[in-house]
Amino acid sequence: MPTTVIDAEPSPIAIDRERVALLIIDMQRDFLEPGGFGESLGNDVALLGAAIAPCRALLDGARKAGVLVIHTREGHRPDLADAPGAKIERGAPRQRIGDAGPMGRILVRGEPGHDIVPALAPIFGEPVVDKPGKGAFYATDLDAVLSNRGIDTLIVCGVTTEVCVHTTVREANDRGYRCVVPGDACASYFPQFHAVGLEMIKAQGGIFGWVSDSRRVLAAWC
Ligand code: TIU
Repeated sequence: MPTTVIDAEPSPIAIDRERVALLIIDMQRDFLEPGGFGESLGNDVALLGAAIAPCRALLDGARKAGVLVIHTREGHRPDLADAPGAKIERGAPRQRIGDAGPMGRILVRGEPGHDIVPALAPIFGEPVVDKPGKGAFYATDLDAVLSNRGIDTLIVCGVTTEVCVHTTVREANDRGYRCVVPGDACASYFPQFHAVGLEMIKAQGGIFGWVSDSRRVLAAWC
């Protein structure tokens, strides 16, 4: 079995290269660039840029090692039929989901803002999972995609640490997947939430999973 060990907290974790996937969460223009959903909520989107280079390094490493890469995008149908009213109304944003913005309609599939940032653009053969919620398992076929490939361990990176990454890690953990979160390849609009979010994953002996970083994950793949 092609096993290798990722150095992580609270403990090193042995992985089977053929049963691991890199799951890149919501690295979309809507969250990372001005004029999208993230900024409409009053956030400084520049804070998320730090995750791009580590995600890119992991993406390059996964492609080279033959590790399955899966991308997710948060967004809604153009008719907003899958967008709960409570989500659209919450937070009194300057622009709501579905409103027109400089990158098209906010958080709507098919609009420029919904695209993954160019540095992390998916290539042929990398599944892209469109998700209406914060968790990547809710109302998607992600579980089927993973089980069809025999995946048992996820390297989960992307944005934001305490919202979509955390929700996805919790969902994955309850479904029996082992999750390793490379902290430098995640980011938040709130640096303190990023730090505490990572602490929460690895506390209590790894209550939701493991925390590592892109360099240590890549060392295990290369
Ligand atoms: N992808 C994701 O994290 N969606 C969010 O809405 N995050 C916020 O931090 N707002």
